[in-house]
Amino acid sequence: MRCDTLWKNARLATMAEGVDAIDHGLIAARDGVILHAGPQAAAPMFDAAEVIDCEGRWITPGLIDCHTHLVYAGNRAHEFELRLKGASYEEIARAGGGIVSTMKATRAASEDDLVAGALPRLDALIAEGVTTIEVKSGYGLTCDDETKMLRAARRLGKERRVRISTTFLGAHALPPEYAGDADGYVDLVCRWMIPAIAEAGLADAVDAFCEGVGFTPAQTQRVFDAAAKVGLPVKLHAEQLSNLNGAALAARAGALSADHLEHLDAEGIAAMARAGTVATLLPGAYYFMRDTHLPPVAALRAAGVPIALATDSNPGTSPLTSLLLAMNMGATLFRLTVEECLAAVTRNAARALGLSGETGTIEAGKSCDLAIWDIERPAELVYRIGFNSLHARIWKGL
Ligand code: DI6
Ligand code: FE
Repeated sequence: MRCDTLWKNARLATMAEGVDAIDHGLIAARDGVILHAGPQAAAPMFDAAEVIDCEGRWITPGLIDCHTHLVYAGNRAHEFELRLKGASYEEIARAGGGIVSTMKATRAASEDDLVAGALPRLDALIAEGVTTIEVKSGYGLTCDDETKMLRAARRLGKERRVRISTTFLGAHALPPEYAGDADGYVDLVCRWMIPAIAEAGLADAVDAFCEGVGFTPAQTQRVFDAAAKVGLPVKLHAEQLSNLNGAALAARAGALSADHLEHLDAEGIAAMARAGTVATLLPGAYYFMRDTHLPPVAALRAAGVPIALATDSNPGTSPLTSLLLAMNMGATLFRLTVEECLAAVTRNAARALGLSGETGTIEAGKSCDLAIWDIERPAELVYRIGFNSLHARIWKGL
């Protein structure tokens, strides 16, 4: 059988459901798609244009960071200093800092500025074997500035060899010009922004921040209804700082994922399990905010809710650009197993983006997105802190 590239003498963590690691494996790819992956001994004969001897290295699917706010201008290091002196995130936000300070910087930035600012962060993720990244809007909060952010996000996928999935997060914070009129702003989001963004093909999903400092469940429902009208899937920032039953609301809307979930309760877990909604945990935000309220990992596991991990890379609550560190935190802080951490940044992360048919596992028919590692066992990817074992990264077969 003819193929473009053959990776042989590899150990495979395919991350396909129910498939064990393969000790002597090979992967064949043609036209950027996996043609065959499995034990070398049982493989068909391939006539490959290029054969790569992996010398026993481990291959995992290319990693997927399924929740980021990678595009923004400025940073909030000064607010970090204020928090170190005792100020709280909420106090800083009320004093005009927080999301609104990033909003001001982002509104003042051009699309080119936003791309240039995001590229070093993107490169940090790519250097760790990440091949798919979700990027949210939510720091523009006008129709023009939100579309500018999403265009910048889409452009990242042209500047680098990476799959970018974009999410419209207009309902992230209330812009100052709508102070006291959150419903009026939600009107703008639902009646103008979502239809315009869908029409321009700028978003792959719609998200909202359902929280005391964000939007109410009723407002979130309106955003979900507007997304359904234009045929976009939804996801939700839910139960991060308090329990507003956002995860259950998201599950009822058939959400791809509910994210954060530190304050998720049994009812929310049951609703997510029924709907097949992915629980995306964000240990970077938990760590950086010095949160102490753990997400209910054991109950999620018991209910069979798929768990993803992501960086939540953003300037305010998670200035993190290492998915490997997010995996370490997922294990150390949240007590996920190694196997769960790996599934959380591959198979389950793909599912959280609605991309299960395309990436996230090493299986015939999927995009040939691979990370090849200089490690003795997969646990090393989770165990090390601040060390990158990547040997090579393959996206769409190259
Ligand atoms: N939850 C978060 O933790 C971030 N956004 C969100 O909805 C915070 C973003 C920021 O502070 O800039
Ligand atoms: Fe977030």
